[in-house]
Amino acid sequence: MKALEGVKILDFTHVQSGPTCTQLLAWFGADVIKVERPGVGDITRGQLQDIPGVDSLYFTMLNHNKRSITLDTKNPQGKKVLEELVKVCDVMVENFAPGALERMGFSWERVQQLNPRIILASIKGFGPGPYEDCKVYENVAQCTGGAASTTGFRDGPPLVTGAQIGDSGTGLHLALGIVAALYQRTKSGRGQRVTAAMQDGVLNLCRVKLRDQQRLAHGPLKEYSQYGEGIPFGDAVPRAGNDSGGGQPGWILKCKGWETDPNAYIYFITQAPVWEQICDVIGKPEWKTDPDYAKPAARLPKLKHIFNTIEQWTMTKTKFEVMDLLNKYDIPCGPILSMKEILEEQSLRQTGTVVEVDHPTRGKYFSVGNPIKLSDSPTEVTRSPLLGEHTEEILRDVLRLSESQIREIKAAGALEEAPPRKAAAS
Ligand code: CAO
Repeated sequence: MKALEGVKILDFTHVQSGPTCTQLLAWFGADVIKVERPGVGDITRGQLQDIPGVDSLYFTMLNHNKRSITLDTKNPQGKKVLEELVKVCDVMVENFAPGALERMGFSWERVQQLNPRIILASIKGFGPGPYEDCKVYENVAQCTGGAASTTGFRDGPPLVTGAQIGDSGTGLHLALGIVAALYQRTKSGRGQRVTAAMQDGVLNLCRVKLRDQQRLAHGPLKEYSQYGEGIPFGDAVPRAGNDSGGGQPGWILKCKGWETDPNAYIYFITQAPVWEQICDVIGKPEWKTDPDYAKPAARLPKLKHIFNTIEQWTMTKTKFEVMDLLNKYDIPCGPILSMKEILEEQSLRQTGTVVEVDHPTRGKYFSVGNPIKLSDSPTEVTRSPLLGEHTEEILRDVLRLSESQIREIKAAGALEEAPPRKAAAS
């Protein structure tokens, strides 16, 4: 028995944000039926392909545990099939450009009419407001949600992060909204509309920076290294390099081998409760009693000097040696792990956070498994579906259509790639 067993998800998502959400629901046991355009499918199947003609890792890593049906929903018969799917599913998830679902004939009013119990969940770039009609990709969300303006170094341009906080982050938010709506439905008997805007999702993850924006009105942000360097603050939260976002100062420090290894670094946190241990480990016992160093407030103006001194010590050891030594004293730290090191890390394989999956045309590959572990609902990651692999199975088993009805749908061209649209007359 899986947590979401029996829940049917009509997965009308594409690219990354929506598929992340439905993949999570599939991992919790929902039956996720991915509707794709005949012939093409989710655009990511063919993007960034590493093996010609084989579904890309971009696609496979976001669409595990799902079934795929191809359907031209702009074809009248195809639209009818989609309507039937709406009637039998618990949740419909989509992340088309604003207005696309409505243009297809599936406004919230229509969807509710077809199935009052259904939950219609959508991701858009922006919520209602000046940008509501805009298409949005990951980095646009990072830029408009406050992440880019607060990432990077003070004297450099805004930076986007490698973590897909706009896409996967919003997918995660949406999944929570869906599960909450499913729970409410057990009492209300009704479905509801669930929306998550990528700008909002990113801002939620940048909450501490909005905190700092308001703190600025009451004085400088003393934990930012800029303060110790005597550089005045402007009217907006600055980029803070590798400063810690909390009340315990931290920085990334070089370790042995940094000259040739771009990841020979460690994140070091000078957590106040273990300050004395830090002083002993790095060979500065005098700092324990020196009034210039003994108390956190006294240290704030000289963080750069303190971290430079600690770095003289970390540079004598590898990042793993530093980690081992610091852990003995409960000093919080973390080596900068490359993707190669993460892929090779056996403990992540053992917990199912990194999984090996077999695919009929790709062969074996690694993916990120479910990071959320449920003791009564363990996740087994199964491969992503081939394009339209389950079309007939879904028509038969989910919609209970007869062979002649399926033939009729096929004859109407609803399962085939639509002919290219005629160019509009100029
Ligand atoms: N049969 C027939 N038509 C289909 C179909 C199907 N099975 N599935 C999709 N379509 C149609 C849609 O109806 C739409 O047609 P119209 O434009 O004629 O109404 C069209 O395919 C494409 O939809 P789209 O505009 O969403 O796609 P796009 O590639 O131009 O834009 C994206 C992609 C991501 C920018 C846009 O979907 C978007 O802004 N989504 C919301 C925000 C989001 O999730 N962004 C993150 C994406 S991951 O980085």
